[in-house]
Amino acid sequence: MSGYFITLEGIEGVGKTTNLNYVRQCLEERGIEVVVTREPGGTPLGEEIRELLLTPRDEAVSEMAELLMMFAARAQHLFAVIEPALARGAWVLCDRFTDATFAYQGGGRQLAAEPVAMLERLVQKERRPDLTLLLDLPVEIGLSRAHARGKPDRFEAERVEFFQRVRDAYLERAQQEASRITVIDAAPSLDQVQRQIDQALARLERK
Ligand code: Z5A
Repeated sequence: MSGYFITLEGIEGVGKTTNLNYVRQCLEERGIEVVVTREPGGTPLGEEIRELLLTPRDEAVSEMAELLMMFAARAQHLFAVIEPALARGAWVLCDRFTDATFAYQGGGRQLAAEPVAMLERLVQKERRPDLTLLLDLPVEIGLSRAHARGKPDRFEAERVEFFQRVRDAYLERAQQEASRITVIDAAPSLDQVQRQIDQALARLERK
């Protein structure tokens, strides 16, 4: 039986990595094989593309080049990691996936949704996450949590308005795809955030 594909999304500093580790632990305690991965990245080729995408550079990067690199990394990730893992019955937990492209390249960079949707169909065929946990926070709180870590990458160096558009695009997508995307209020204590995650996982397994 195919495993479940779960993605975590949100602006910087919402706690994706922290809560991904929590979900992994919950599933492993139940004896489920879990593959934890991330985008952009997740394969040697994808990690090289990630480096290209995140490193600050003097050259202006075209929005279309950025979009195509995200999907190039994703194609390799699906081929080498995600599809084989799901096929053998493992659950895949992925730190960001295509909702991030709609939010960052669509919302943040203001690219039209149609090229993103077209690449989604081309690269993923029918593959979509079974559950997406959208960790939501006001932009100022997310950025202050993330900036405590030091030197910003090429995305983190963007202005507050950029992240506001990203957050708005995520929330709009959550409305459009309400049966897949669960919005988690990421502002309260980790304990309270994780209770909401437990409920979303329980609903997935009842489906
Ligand atoms: N990107 C894109 O543009 N298009 C795409 O299609 C894809 C990606 C796939 C890399 O992402 C960049 O790629 C990203 C979008 C772009 N832009 N940026 N920047 P990334 O996921 O690797 O990088 P990130 O978003 O910067 O992740 P992050 O900053 O590491 O955030 P996080 O994983 O969500 O947060 P965290 O490390 O778990 O938590 C941050 C801090 O908050 C940490 O100290 C925690 O202990 C603390 N924390 C967490 N939860 C709480 C609560 N509840 N209370 C208090 N403190 C908390």
